[in-house]
This record gives sequence, structure tokens and C-alpha cells, in this order.
Amino acid sequence: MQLKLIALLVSAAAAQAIGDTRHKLLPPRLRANGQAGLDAQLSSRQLEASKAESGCSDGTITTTAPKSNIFAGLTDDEFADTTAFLHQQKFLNLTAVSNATAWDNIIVTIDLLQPNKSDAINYLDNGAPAPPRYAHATVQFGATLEPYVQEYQVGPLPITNQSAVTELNYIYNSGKGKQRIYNADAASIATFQYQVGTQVANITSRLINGTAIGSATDTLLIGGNDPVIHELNRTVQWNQFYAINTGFAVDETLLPTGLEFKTDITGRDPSKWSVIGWYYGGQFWPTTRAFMTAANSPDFKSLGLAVDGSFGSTDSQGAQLPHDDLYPPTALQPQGTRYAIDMEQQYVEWMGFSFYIGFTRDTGMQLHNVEYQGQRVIYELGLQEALAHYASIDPLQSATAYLDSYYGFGPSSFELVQGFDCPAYATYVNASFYTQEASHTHANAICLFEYDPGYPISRHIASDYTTVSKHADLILRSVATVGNYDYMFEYAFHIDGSIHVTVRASGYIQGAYYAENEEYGFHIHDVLSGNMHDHVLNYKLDLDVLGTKNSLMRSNVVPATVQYNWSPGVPRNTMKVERDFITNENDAQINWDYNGATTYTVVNKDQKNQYGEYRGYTVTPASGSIVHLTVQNSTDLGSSANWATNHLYAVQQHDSEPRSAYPYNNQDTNKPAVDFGKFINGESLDQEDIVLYFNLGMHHLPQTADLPVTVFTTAQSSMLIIPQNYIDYNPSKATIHNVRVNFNNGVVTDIDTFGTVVPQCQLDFGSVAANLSGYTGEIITPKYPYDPSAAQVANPGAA
Ligand SMILES: *[C@@H]1O[C@H](CO)[C@@H](O)[C@H](O)[C@H]1NC(C)=O
Ligand SMILES: *[C@@H]1O[C@H](CO)[C@@H](O)[C@H](O)[C@H]1NC(C)=O
Ligand SMILES: *[C@@H]1O[C@H](CO)[C@@H](O)[C@H](O)[C@H]1NC(C)=O
Ligand SMILES: *[C@@H]1O[C@H](CO)[C@@H](O)[C@H](O)[C@H]1NC(C)=O
Ligand SMILES: *[C@@H]1O[C@H](CO)[C@@H](O)[C@H](O)[C@H]1NC(C)=O
Ligand SMILES: *[C@@H]1O[C@H](CO)[C@@H](O)[C@H](O)[C@H]1NC(C)=O
Ligand SMILES: *[C@@H]1O[C@H](CO)[C@@H](O)[C@H](O)[C@H]1NC(C)=O
Ligand SMILES: *[C@@H]1O[C@H](CO)[C@@H](O)[C@H](O)[C@H]1NC(C)=O
Ligand SMILES: *[C@@H]1O[C@H](CO)[C@@H](O)[C@H](O)[C@H]1NC(C)=O
Ligand SMILES: *[C@@H]1O[C@H](CO)[C@@H](O)[C@H](O)[C@H]1NC(C)=O
Ligand SMILES: [Cu+2]
Repeated sequence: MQLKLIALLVSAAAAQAIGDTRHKLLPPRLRANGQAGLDAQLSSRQLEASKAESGCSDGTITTTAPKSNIFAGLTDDEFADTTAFLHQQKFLNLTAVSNATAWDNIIVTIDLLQPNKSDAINYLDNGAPAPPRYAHATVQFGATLEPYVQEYQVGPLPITNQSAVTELNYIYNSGKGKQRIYNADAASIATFQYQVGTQVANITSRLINGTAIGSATDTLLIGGNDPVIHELNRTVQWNQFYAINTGFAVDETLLPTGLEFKTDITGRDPSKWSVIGWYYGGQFWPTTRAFMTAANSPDFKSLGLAVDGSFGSTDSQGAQLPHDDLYPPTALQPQGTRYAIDMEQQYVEWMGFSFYIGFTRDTGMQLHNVEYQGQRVIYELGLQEALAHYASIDPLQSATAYLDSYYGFGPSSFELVQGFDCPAYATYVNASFYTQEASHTHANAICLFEYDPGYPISRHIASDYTTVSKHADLILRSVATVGNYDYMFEYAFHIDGSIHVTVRASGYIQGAYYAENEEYGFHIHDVLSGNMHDHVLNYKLDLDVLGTKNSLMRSNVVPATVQYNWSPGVPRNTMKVERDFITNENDAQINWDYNGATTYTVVNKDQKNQYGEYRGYTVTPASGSIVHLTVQNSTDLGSSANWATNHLYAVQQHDSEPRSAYPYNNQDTNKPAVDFGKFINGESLDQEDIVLYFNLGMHHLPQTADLPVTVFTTAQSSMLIIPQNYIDYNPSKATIHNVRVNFNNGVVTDIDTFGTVVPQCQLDFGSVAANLSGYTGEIITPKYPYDPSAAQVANPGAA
């Protein structure tokens, strides 16, 4: 009985790859649903069959994507053509970025306008031609008293006499892809801040030991809050003096001085701007004069200086750890990749999965058309927005609620450090985006690798045998460093058909000055409060379970008292599972249940398995914390982040709702161009195309161990996307990296290794410890005028 089962479950793919080295004959494989996908995998594996079975290799298996990647960003030529075409449009009155001032109209960004889903699916599934390509351009109109950005659709591409530039409004539920902006005069605002710094230089010298006057000898800098504050019809900002780092480590967010001032920066005439308040140590003065009078009185004391030091340094420091001089355990990939990649199309196949990688300026790395066993399970999966909402006694921190897609996860995704961020043997993929009339390439910004997580996927022991299966995950990873914070984004594919979505955070916290801040965080250094804040990261998950007509099933485990006929007169206290469907968007604003009692599964009611159960995919919190925003009806965020109120939402798919957020929502949070709240408008979820939005994140209460930088081990959050009754058995049993040890009274009688061949070769450790001398930074290619030969290397984020 046992023998037969094991033999049946061993994969035909394995049999092909191993040939006659197997020591047991295999019957044909049990055919799973969607065998086509596995067969496709097989063909790329057969190409590699000549690979020496016991030798080692560092080869990469290549494949050809079945379809071209219609989700990939624009090519260099498309960027250049779109830029030139926009400049030809007289009505835009554009000035080349290289010549522009704040009072000109400029192209801010260009990206691919993602194709409409119905067109994309027709192409992917039904052999229709590829959807027409359009660019999505953001133009800033600076040549006006009320500057704004307007979004445009440009195309079709390539540019012909059929192409046009039209307003892009349909993906913005304010009705218009337009946003008034308030930071067009950033340079003038900085000048104004320095004027204030100069005015109070004598006081800052005495009180906080430094000056910020716009000189090279400044030892302080001035930072303002984000998002822009609109109150009483004025545009205002809180600003704080920070000590400038004295060592190599750029750790100013650990060095707030606690001295803050409020500016009224309404309108575009700096002569009309003013300072309308000062804050220090819990006290508020409404005018600079009042503050200076107070500060010049002899009993006005400094509450302590922000002094840079080793506590902000990321270099190795402190007593050496035992045996730490020895090199740590290191993962190997002895026979090259076991995934296949089409580098040009950024398409990957692995163990029954296939997917396309996308990359956008706003949201960085994305996944498209994830298929499993030859069937699409995910049309789209990716980050939408990340917020970091602070709360504090001090006004700047209290007014801080970053919506990071404004800064862009694309521009923030820098080159990974091989051997540290990802194994040296990983496949590294470039990422490109466009800003300010140049395309930027971040070499090696995405990594792809397979690794053994260090625990088996399954095991069992009985009286005369032990059986254990190895586990390998395929990881796709990128890191976005948005200012002080580093977000590590990861998608892990498991051989049981599940997908793990994880975000981890490192980098510097944005601390507050310690004085009076006890209710908002721990006191973690001399004058530093580890200011509390919530991180909430919103993801879109467009599952397609056996087609786009899907429903949302809820399974609830509940306590129950049941009178069974086999227990007359003795009711039994027990439990049951209750199943129903959430049929309306309004009922699908979900928080994860207390005690994990409720499970949500996207199913296709028309696709039952052979036992009559709906085949589906479940989403469930995995490791780390899962949060929604603590603040209710946030004063800072208005209605710009209504995706942060719950853990999970289900809405109907619409081409007019491709994304839950918009980068410029931070400019006027009460009047966002995309308000996710409007996605939830009572539409049916019964056999409709369902899109889930879920949040990852954490309530971050930084403590002393967040110095110098937060650690990924504790700052992480993840979700699992798991097949439920989708596959007839657990597909991880197909791996041959499985062992059964038979024994009897202490004597091993047989070891079945299912054809696994342990590679025999000498290890060249040089391929394990990476050579970092080739670290590139950023490559910038001008697009207006277009000059590929003028490509130059720059420091990351320099432009
Ligand atoms: C910048 O302005 C100069 C002077 O008007 C002009 O000659 C040049 O072509 C402009 N550059 C671009 C890229 O338009
Ligand atoms: C075009 O922009 C320039 C500034 O670049 C501005 O001076 C001019 O008034 C604008 N023209 C129109 C018609 O808006
Ligand atoms: C557009 O371009 C095509 C091909 O170059 C040409 O045949 C056609 O006449 C053009 N149409 C117009 C309206 O210019
Ligand atoms: C700052 O102090 C210097 C020297 O004590 C003095 O000359 C100057 O007038 C002071 N500046 C202001 C703005 O008070
Ligand atoms: C004040 O700043 C100067 C450098 O600008 C530094 O040398 C000095 O140590 C600082 N004083 C204190 C008390 O930290
Ligand atoms: C703000 O402006 C609006 C429209 O101009 C006006 O109705 C309102 O009274 C103003 N509010 C304040 C506080 O000035
Ligand atoms: C990635 O970028 C680097 C640096 O520009 C370049 O040398 C390399 O060819 C690029 N790789 C691919 C696959 O395009
Ligand atoms: C949110 O807060 C604002 C300002 O305090 C208030 O006007 C509004 O009614 C609140 N909305 C809700 C739904 O509580
Ligand atoms: C995509 O869908 C939107 C909304 O239905 C529509 O307005 C737009 O024209 C479509 N785009 C294309 C290229 O068909
Ligand atoms: C490391 O890479 C650099 C440049 O990419 C190369 O010059 C150097 O020889 C390499 N060093 C080793 C030890 O391979
Ligand atoms: Cu944090």
C-alpha cells in the first residue's frame, strides 16, 4: 500500500530528467488538473537534460515567453518618441526640463499605460492581437498662478499620424486626472526656510548648537512635513531643524532638535509667505517676535542637544561575537537554475508556475499573469501604496503621513548587493523608469533565486520508516529605499502551489525630539523619541480562479451546541464550520477575525472539483503583523488613503479602477484624484471578476534596538495565497527530493531516494561570495534631446 502510493506520486518530469539512473521503475504520473503547464515546464527541462547529472554548473536555463510581455515598461525608443511627440503639442506649451524653471510646463514622468484587462486577456488566452500600447504621461503646468499636474494618454505607440495626446481621466474617480500641486516652488520654499534660519541663527546657535542659513558651513538642516497641510484656506507647513550628520552615516532622521516653525506658503509669491508659529518643548508661540523674546530671556534653557554619534552608524561596532570570525553558512545552487527565464520579456517558469515581471515608476516591481499548472490564477499582484502615519506631541511629526508612491517605488529601487540582499548565485534583473526627460536604469534591482528555507515541506515517521521531502522556494525580491526607510518586497512561490507576499522594513526610523513625547513612543536615546507610527502597505490581488467569473466564499469556524441523534438527551458542546458567500462590495470591507476563525476564498461557483467542492484560492495572514491604520478619519490623510481602514477588501474589477492610489493624493488629501472609498459602491461579487486589496504593515513602536537601523527580522508582515480544494492532492509530493528510510530494529533495510543524484564537484567559493567591485549605481540616458550615447553613470538617486 505505502509503496504503491509513493511510486504513483513520483513525477514523470523527474523520470525524464533522471533517465535510467533511477533505481526504481516508475508507473505513469497521476495527472493533475491543468497538466499542460507541467508539460510546458518539462520541455525547458529536457533542453537541459544533457547537463551532467552529477556535475556542477552555474548555468541559467533560458526560455521564450509564450507571449510578449505587454505589461513591461516602455522601451528607450518609445520613451524618446513619446517625449518628442509631447513637445510637438503646442497646447502643452512645454519647456525642456534642462531649461525649465518652476514657471514652465514640463514632462514629469512617462510610463506605460497598463492595457485594459479585457484586451489583455483576449491576447493572452484567445490569440487576439496584442492590445495597442499607450504611454501615460504626467505633465506639470508651472506657467500659471495655480500650478497643477494633468495626466495624459499618448498613443497608440509607435507614434504615427494616428497617434494623439488626450487627457487621461478615466482611471481617476474625481472625474479628472488633474491635481493642483503646492510644491512647484520647492526651491523658493527652501530659500524661505533658510531666511527664517538666518533670522534666528543666534538663537539656534545657543539653543541647539548650530545654524541653517543655506551656507556650506551649516551644521543644521531644515525639513518640512508631508503631506501638504491645507487649513483655514491657507497652505501651511511645519518645519524642523535637524542636526546634519557628522560621520559617513546619513542619519539625520535620528537627529531632530525639537525646534520647529510653521510657515504659510500660500500662493506663488514668496514675499507674501510668512512664519505663523514656533514650537519647542511643548510650548507654542504664534509669532517669530514672541518666540525670539522668549528664547532670549535668560531662563530659556536648551532641553538637550541632538549630537550625532556611533549610535547612528551602520558600520560593525561593539564587542566581537563568539566564532563570528568564521564565515556564515551560505546557500548554494550546485547545478544552475531550476527555473527558466526569458530575460528580454522578464518572464519566468518554475515548478508549474509562470509569470511576467512588471516594473513601474509609481509602484516598482509587479507580477502579471501568474499561471499555475497551465491556468492563470492571478492576473495582477503588486504594491499600490505605502503609508507611514506618525503621531506625536510635536506638530511636524503629528502632520507627517507619507504616501510613498509620490516619491515612487521605481526610482527608489536601487541595485541590490549580491551575496547580501540576495544570494550571489541569484539572477539579477535590471529595472528602468523615466523621470524628467531621461530614462534611468537601475542595474540588478530585482533578484530571482531558488533556495532551501531550511525546513522540509513535509515529513512523517511510522514504526518502520521515516519519510521527509525537501522544500525549495522561488523568490522574487526588490528593495525600495524611500528616504530613510528601506522596504524589502518579496514574492515567494512554494512547490505546494501557494504564494507568499512579504514586506520587511529596515533603514532609519524618523524619530521625534524626546521632550513631552511620552504618550507617543519610547525615549530611546539622549534626546530622541522612537516616535510611534503605522506602516500600512496596500496590495492589489486580482485572482482569476478558472476564469474571471468568481465569488467570495467565507468559511467560519464557530462554537456550537448540537443535539445528535446518537447522543440522546446529552447535547454536545462542539464546533462547526459555516460557509456562505459575501455577495456585495459593501459587505467585503473585512478585518481578520479574532482567533483566525474566518477564511476568505475566491472560488468559481461553476467549477467544482470531483467531490463537489468549489476550487479556489484563499488569502490569509502569514507571519509577522498584519494591520490597518489605527488613526480613524485621519486629519493628515483625509480621504486619500481609504484603502487603509480595513485589512482586506473585495471589489468588482473595472478598467477604470486599475489602482487604489495616486501619487499626487498627498497634495490635497481631502480632494484626492483617486479615492478608494468610491470603489466600494454596492456592486455584486457573485460570479463577477473580483479584485482583492489587502494590507500588510505594522504598528511601529521603535525601541532602543531600532538603533541604528530597524531590523528585517522583527519588522515584517506577510500574506499567503493558498490553493483550496483547487488541486486534487498536494503537488509538492511531485518532487523527487524526497527520502524514505526503511528500518527494522535499528537496522536500515532500504533507502529510497527517488532518483535524486547528489552532485559531486569541488566548490569554488568565489561564486558564492560575490565580487562587489562592479556595483553600478544609476544609469541615466537623456531623452530630450534623445542621445543614447550620452548615457552616464550617476550615484543612486542623484538626479
Ligand atoms: C534650451 O534653451 C536654449 C536657448 O533657448 C535652446 O537653444 C535649447 O535648444 C534648449 N534646449 C532644449 C533641450 O530644448
Ligand atoms: C508658455 O509658457 C511660458 C513659460 O514657459 C509662459 O511664459 C507663457 O506665458 C506660456 N504661454 C501660454 C500661452 O500659456
Ligand atoms: C498617415 O500615414 C500613412 C502612412 O504613412 C499615410 O498613408 C496616410 O496618408 C497618412 N494620413 C494622414 C491623414 O496624414
Ligand atoms: C547675532 O549676534 C551677533 C553677535 O552677537 C550680532 O551682531 C547680531 O546682530 C545678532 N543677530 C541677530 C539677528 O540678532
Ligand atoms: C556644537 O557643535 C560643534 C560643531 O559645530 C561641535 O564641535 C561641538 O562639540 C558641539 N557642542 C556640543 C555640546 O555638542
Ligand atoms: C475658504 O474659502 C471658501 C471658498 O472661497 C469660503 O467659502 C470659506 O468661507 C473660506 N473659509 C475660511 C475659513 O476662510
Ligand atoms: C543591465 O544593465 C547593465 C548596466 O547598464 C547592462 O550592462 C546590462 O547589459 C543590462 N542587462 C540586461 C539584461 O539588459
Ligand atoms: C472626519 O473628520 C472631519 C474633520 O474633523 C469631519 O468634518 C468629518 O465629518 C469626519 N468624517 C467622518 C466620517 O467621521
Ligand atoms: C480602457 O477602458 C476604459 C474604461 O472602460 C476606456 O475608457 C478606454 O478607452 C479603454 N482603453 C482602450 C485603449 O481601449
Ligand atoms: C571584481 O570585479 C572587478 C570589476 O568588475 C574586476 O576588475 C576584478 O578583477 C574582480 N575581482 C575578482 C577577484 O574577481
Ligand atoms: Cu517604522
